Amino acid sequence: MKVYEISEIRNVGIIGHGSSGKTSLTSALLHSSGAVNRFGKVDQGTTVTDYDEEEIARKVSLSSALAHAEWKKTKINLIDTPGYGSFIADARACLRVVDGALLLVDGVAGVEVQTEVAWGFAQEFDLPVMIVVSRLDRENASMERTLASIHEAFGRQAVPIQWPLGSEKGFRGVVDLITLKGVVYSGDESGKFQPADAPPQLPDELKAARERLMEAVAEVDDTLMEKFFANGELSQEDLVAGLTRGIRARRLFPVLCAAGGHNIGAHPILDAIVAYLPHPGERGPFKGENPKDHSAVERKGTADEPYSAYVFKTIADPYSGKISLFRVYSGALKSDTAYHNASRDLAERFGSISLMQGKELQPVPEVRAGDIAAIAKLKETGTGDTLADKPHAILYPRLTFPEPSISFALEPKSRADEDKISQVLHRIIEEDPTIHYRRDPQTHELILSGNSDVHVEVVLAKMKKKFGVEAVLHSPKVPYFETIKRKAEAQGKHKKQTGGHGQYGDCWIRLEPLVRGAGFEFKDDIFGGSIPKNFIPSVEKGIQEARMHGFLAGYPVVDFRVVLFDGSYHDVDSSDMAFKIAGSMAFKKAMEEAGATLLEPIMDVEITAPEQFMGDLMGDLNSRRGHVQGMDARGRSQVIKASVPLSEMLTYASTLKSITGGRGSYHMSMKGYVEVPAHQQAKIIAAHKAAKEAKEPSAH
Ligand SMILES: Nc1nc2c(ncn2[C@@H]2O[C@H](COP(=O)(O)OP(=O)(O)OP(=O)(O)O)[C@@H](O)[C@H]2O)c(=O)[nH]1
Ligand SMILES: [Mg+2]
Repeated sequence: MKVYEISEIRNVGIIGHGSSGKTSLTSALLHSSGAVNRFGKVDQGTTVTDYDEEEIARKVSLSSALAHAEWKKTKINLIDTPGYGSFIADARACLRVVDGALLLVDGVAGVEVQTEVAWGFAQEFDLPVMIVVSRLDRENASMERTLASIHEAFGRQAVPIQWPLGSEKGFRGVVDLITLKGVVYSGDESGKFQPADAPPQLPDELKAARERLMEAVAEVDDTLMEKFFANGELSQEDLVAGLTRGIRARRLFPVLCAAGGHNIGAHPILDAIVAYLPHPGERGPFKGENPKDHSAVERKGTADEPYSAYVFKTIADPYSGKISLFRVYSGALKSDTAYHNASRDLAERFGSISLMQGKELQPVPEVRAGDIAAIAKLKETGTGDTLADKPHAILYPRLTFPEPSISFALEPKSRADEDKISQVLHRIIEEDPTIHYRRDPQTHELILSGNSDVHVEVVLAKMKKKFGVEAVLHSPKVPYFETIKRKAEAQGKHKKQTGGHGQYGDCWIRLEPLVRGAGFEFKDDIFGGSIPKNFIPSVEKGIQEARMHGFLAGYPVVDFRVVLFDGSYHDVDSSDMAFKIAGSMAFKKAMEEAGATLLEPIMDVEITAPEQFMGDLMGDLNSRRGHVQGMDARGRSQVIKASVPLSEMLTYASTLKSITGGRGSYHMSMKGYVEVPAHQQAKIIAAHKAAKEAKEPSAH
């Protein structure tokens, strides 16, 4: 395996809206560079980067995949990322470690919701972006119209450096606006092309595009502007130099054209990646912190510094186990060596390091600064960890992800499934940190949360296909609580005289409401030993157990204090059990006077959707007992902030989809608990009674 200098490496993320042609273009780039022999197709399940069984079945990228090509003696690492909203967080995780991005914009649809999201990720990491107008061979595709939509969304600094030759079905290639040289593809998906010169008399659109490019480049700096004014144009050399500087400074975003699915346009894109995107050595210094004292530390990002690498992704592979993908920021890592995990302060033994070509691992002896590689079977290292030389340790910042927005209760199909389920979920979460799962302490359900219903369904499908574990989903129970509204006192007296030994426990308690979120408190206010010290915990235990079973509808009673202030005992007949029963009796009696009521969880909900759906969305929120708190513009979308009871949000995903035709998204997080309105309470209590009666049929 060749060792590449840092200047001979490019790390590129392929990003964009769902189905904009990212995986197909990746396939064309790999094929056209000669990295693979076969031109893989999404619709046939043969691409390098959509290799997962579930991706092939759905014809959708669910997770990013790493591949590499060599072009003009340069190693290009390509990360093909997902574009659908539920999976796009993974694109962000990968953009963290690349040095530039290709943003695909569909030639028919123009800029879409996730195009803007992906653009935002690139902005977050200050990445140079080259825009590719994709799928240009489709009916109704238009370079002009797509460009207008790009300008509207991202500004006029997005400027074509190529122009399409032919349109729709007749799209055959591109002409370079700098050299005015073109390539015309055979159109048979072989990726073969013929060079073609632009006609000496440039068609108007080409002329206009070239002028636009020149003006845009002239604006990069004063020297170029002066030259432009003096000569009325810029030389090819100046154009290339100005473009390079402008792209790296994110002042220019070149627009290219392709139809990756038909293997058209890949070669000029490979050229542009090598020519215009920075190499890893140009992106430093890379900032982090010292794990000991959290002081700022940085690496220039060269191979002769102490080693440091960041794990940006983990793949759960049923055969090779866990695969960790990392970027080397400084120094070099060699196979079969031990390295220091600075995030966890422990040593990790490395087996063989590999490059990845989709699912295929290609072992290499060493990877150096700037490169991206993978390693299987690390024991302790997870996504977000930094590996770094112990005496010169550095921690690169971890990414955090938004909380999932939708939850389901997960029920294993069989006993065998139940035994394996948490282990398998653990591995799936290593792979996808936007999935969460937990056992609800109150309802005891296993709760699986994700970004959408499809997201969670994909997790289920993966569990089954990769790990042979099956489960079904249903709506989770709403974790209601009960509480009290006023103080109340009661006595609980348990007295039984049977045969020899009797039972005797007697206590007086007072219930007092506490603020929301306070939980439960127990206060011992016994003076003068009316209950001996050793029985007081028994009273508390009795009350604890009783409160967990609820009073109105079986939900735990919270946010109150119990004060134990009096009681009596019997020298012989008193016991732990008798005082426990007395405590529980006193609690139940006091609850009758304490103004018991139900509390429900209220969620902070944030809904993002295009302007035109706002009216319908607001109306729908009203019908869900929602309170709208405000509305903001974000890009070309509107964001509604509202608080809505959780019980009203269980079916929200499908409603949002039907109102917005899939163009909306939402997130929610727990805001707190409030009292359930009276008419709603009656329903919940009735449902509880019915369920209880169904379980314990009465005698008659
Ligand atoms: N006509 C035409 N169809 C294309 C082209 N590129 C991709 N397609 C089709 O468009 C669909 C989506 O292509 P993908 O390459 O999977 O798009 P993607 O952006 O990777 O999609 P996700 O990763 O799922 O977001 C597939 O059916 C492709 O066959 C193209 O250049 N021309
Ligand atoms: Mg894809």
